Amino acid sequence: MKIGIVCYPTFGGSGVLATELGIALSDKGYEVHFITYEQPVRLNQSFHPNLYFHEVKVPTYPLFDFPPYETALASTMAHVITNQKLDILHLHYAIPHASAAYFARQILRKTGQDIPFITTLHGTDITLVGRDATYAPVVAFSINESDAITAVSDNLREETLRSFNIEKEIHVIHNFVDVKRFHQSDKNHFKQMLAPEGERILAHVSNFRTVKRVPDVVNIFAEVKKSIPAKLLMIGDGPERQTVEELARSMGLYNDIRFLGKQEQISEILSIADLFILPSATESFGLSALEAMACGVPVISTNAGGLPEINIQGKTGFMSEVGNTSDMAANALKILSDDNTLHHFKKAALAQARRFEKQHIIPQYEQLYKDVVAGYKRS
Ligand code: GMT
Repeated sequence: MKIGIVCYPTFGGSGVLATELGIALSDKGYEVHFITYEQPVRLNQSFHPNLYFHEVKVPTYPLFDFPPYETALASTMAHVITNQKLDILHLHYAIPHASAAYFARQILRKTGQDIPFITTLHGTDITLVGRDATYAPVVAFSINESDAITAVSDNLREETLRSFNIEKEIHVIHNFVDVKRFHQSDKNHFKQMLAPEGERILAHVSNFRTVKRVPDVVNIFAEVKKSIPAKLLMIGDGPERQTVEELARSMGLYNDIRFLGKQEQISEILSIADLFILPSATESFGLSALEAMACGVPVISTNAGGLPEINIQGKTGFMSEVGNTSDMAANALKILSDDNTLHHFKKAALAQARRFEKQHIIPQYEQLYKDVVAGYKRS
């Protein structure tokens, strides 16, 4: 089967998930064609003979304040579907991928061609951006025009049904992790450099958007540090980074925090972490937390969105109300207080991550592709 995957190529979870899915499918013999404006970040880590990347180029013109990406994307999709003879399109993140796919399909139908498409909802395409009145009619329409819809958590499915009038079933296919790549490796030399006195290491990974509440990470760290020696690793970059660095400086914590920026070898960094902090205002799933768990790192998070579907209270970590940083700090100290407790949480985190291993999840997508393609041919 030839599958077209459309996603954001950046460090965001939806792009990461889409790329990991494409790689896993190509390993299983499917021919996978990525269609997006840049090579997806996780695609350049090794060569896969069944993987293709088609770059969407958006020519500019002095008249354009906003170069029309969606138009360029729909045209590129139409070209790739025709020339590569794709069987199905899989869109990750509804905006603008689902409406561009609808458009591409309408173009192809004029020439006697056709293709089904699946839309996977990831999070803010529903919870923040998608339900904004500016986008909502197009989002609802194009989701309903999809031949199948999936959501990455039960919570996101419910949110979608609450926010939009959806006429089709929404299949929940949880996100997955490749535990062969995300695992704890021996990076003790690295740990020695960052925490020479055996300090506990806390870590946070995100794209530093407001929704991630990154200042909360620094506030939690400040509380923890009052009781135990600790260091904090901040991985990623985005709009809030400067503000957060400034906050760290103003609190006198800058020397204990490393802002590492965007990193590709996240698993190596997580290997030395004792605790992962994710204080998001909303999180449909929390792929970064799952990847941390796969490296044996317990999680302190909020109880927002789909996080309770992966973080088990008192076992793999703890959850608190959004913004309750003192509760999150107190819970962090419970986990970090002694080696034995920490060891138990680490073991439980890893066991939980294994429930979301890719071999349990990929077959669900494969089955859906087969059902959709078969149903489409019949109708
Ligand atoms: O919806 C977003 O904020 C973007 C998206 C991304 O590309 O980073 O993140 C969402 O999708 C991830 C992968 O499915 C989930 O793990 C994240 O929880 C989700 N983010 C939010 O809901 C804020």
